[in-house]
Amino acid sequence: RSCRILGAPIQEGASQPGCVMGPAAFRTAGLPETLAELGWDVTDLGDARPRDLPPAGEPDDRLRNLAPVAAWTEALAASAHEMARDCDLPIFLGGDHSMSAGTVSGVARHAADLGRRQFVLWLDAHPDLHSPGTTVSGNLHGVPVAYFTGRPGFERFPPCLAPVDPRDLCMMGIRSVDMAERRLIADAGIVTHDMRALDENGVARPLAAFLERVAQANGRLHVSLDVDFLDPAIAPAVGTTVPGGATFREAHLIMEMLHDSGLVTSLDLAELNPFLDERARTVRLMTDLAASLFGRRVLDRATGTL
Ligand code: DIR
Ligand code: MN
Ligand code: MN
Ligand code: MN
Repeated sequence: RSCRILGAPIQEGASQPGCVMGPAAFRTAGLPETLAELGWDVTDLGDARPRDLPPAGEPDDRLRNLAPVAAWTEALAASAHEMARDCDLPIFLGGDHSMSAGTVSGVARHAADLGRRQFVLWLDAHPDLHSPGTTVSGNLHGVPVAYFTGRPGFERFPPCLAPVDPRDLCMMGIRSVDMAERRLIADAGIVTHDMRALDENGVARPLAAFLERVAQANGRLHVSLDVDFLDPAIAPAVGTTVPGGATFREAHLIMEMLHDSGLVTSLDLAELNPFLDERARTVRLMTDLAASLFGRRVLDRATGTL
């Protein structure tokens, strides 16, 4: 099976600089080689870059770096569309989470070309459901989900050509929600397993139920993993840590179940800020999690108990 890797060194969507170093850190940690050792046919396409990247730092109403983020969205959507067509499982190395406006809308276009539904598993402390009109912080890494589900308010972005149905979204690990997002989650019918739900039910049952829905619909599945999904004690390299995140074991279980399902068709590794890391522990953990999703396991075991 084939995997193409694209670096998305965007940091204009985040409040602090550093995500620009994310793709380089993943390569230094040996991510491409690790996946190749697991038997995948891996091609590293290098880093994306918009053709005309407007300068960062221009004030744009209350929004930080709107013009560069819009340019990145257009470039990443075009690349993601091609990569979804050209390999079995593209990986996008972030980069702050505004990258996913481009990556998800791009892979969703390919799903639409195939006449299939695009499902999204959103692993994050935050739902990233703001629109440019509702964001409180002005940081555009808080808006990608609203963009790729076709919400209004993105007139200055490229048009979202194949919006994802919000009912085909599943969020896990959510524990920091702003007021406008709270209302949207309820109104749009987004399946959201916040941290309390995961404490009460574990990760395996809710995930199995979602994977069953994807399988029933013959859907394609994009996984977007934000570093802050993980507990800050094991993953400090992110600008927006939130206490009470997923454990090492929960995160690996999710990745192993995703692998066993055979359903994943694209992956984002988002929000890694190597400037905030401690002896590379976060980038190593993220790389190990990707390895679990690509088939690394402790022992062979019978599977298929979705
Ligand atoms: C917050 C933080 N909701 C915002 N979002 C983050 O800035 O709109 N998402 N950090 O991952
Ligand atoms: Mn996020
Ligand atoms: Mn296509
Ligand atoms: Mn987050």
